Amino acid sequence: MKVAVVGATGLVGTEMLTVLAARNFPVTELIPVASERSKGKEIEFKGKKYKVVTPSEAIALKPDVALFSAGGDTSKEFAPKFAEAGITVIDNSSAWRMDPTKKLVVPEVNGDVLSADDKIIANPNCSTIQMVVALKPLHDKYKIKRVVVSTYQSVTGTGVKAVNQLMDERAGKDGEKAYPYHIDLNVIPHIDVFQENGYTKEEMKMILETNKIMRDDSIKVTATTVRIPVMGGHSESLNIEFENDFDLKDVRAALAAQSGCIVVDDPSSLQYPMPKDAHGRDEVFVGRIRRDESQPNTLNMWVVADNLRKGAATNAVQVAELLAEKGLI
Ligand code: 2RA
Repeated sequence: MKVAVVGATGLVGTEMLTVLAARNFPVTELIPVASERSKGKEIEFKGKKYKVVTPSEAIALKPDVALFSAGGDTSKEFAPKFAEAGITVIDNSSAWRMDPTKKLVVPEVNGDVLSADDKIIANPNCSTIQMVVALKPLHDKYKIKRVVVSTYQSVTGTGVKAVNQLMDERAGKDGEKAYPYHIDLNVIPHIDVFQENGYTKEEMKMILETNKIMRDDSIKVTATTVRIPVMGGHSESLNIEFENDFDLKDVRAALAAQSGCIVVDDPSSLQYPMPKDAHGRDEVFVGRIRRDESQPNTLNMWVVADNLRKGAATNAVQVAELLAEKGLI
C-alpha cells in the first residue's frame, strides 16, 4: 500500500512512521509530506530513504491512504483535495472531529461505524482516546451516567516547541516559549484556548468527542485539563457514576478483557500506571481502581497512555489497519 504521512517531520508524524514500521503495516511506498520548508529533506523508513514532498505533489503520487498530522489549517485545506482524488484521509487534527458528516473513530470503541463512503476520517483528541478505551467496557456493563475527569498532560501533546521549552528551562537556558508560563517545576491548568463558558477547548473536546464516539449523548462529562512537566504520556483521574451497581472484581475483569487496555492495579506491590512506563506503548493502562465511597454506584480510576502513540499515531494506524481489513482501502 502507498502511504502518505502528512506532517512527517513533526512529533506525531515521526511517531506515525515508527508505528507503521513496528506494526508491520504493509507499506510498499512511503510518501513523507511536509510544508515547502522541509521539501527535499530525507526521511528514513525501514532502512530506505524517502524525499519529503509537498501536499500537492503527494496528491499527484496517488497514495492509497494519507495519515495527516500537520495541524488544522493544513487539514482543512488539503484533506478535501486528497479525498477528491480518491485518497482516504485519516486526520489527527481537530478540523473534522465534530463535523456530523465525518466519523470520529477509536477502533476498539466504534470501529464498526466505518464504511466505504468515509473518505476523511477523524482521529480523536489524545486525552479523549485513552479515556473512551477505558470507559467503553464499563458503559456496556453498568451504563455511565456521569464522568468527572481531571487530566495531567505531557508537554509532548503541544509539540516539539514545548518539549524544547521544558528542556531549556531545566538546563537554565533561554529559548522559544510554547506556554505563557514556566512549565518546569510547575503545573498549568490551561490546555488550548479558553471558550466563552470558561472551559478550555481541550476540556470541551473531551466532553463532546466522548458523546460522539460512544454514540450516547446521555453520558454527562465534565473535565479539567492540566499541563504538567512530563514527557511519556497523559494521565487522567476519572470519577465515574453508573446507573447500576458494580463489583470491583468484575470491573477489573471487564477492563482486562477490553482490547487495547491493560490493568496495572496492585497497591500492595505499588503497582499503578505511570507515564514513564506507558511511554512507547500502544495500550491504555488502568489502575487505582476503587469505589468512590462518598456516593452509590461510583468508581474512581487512573488511566495512562502514551499520547503520541494511542493518543495519536497508533490510533490513526489502527484505523488504517481496520480500513484495510474491511477492504475499504
Ligand atoms: C494536548 N490534546 O495534549 C493535545 C494534543 N492533541 O495538548
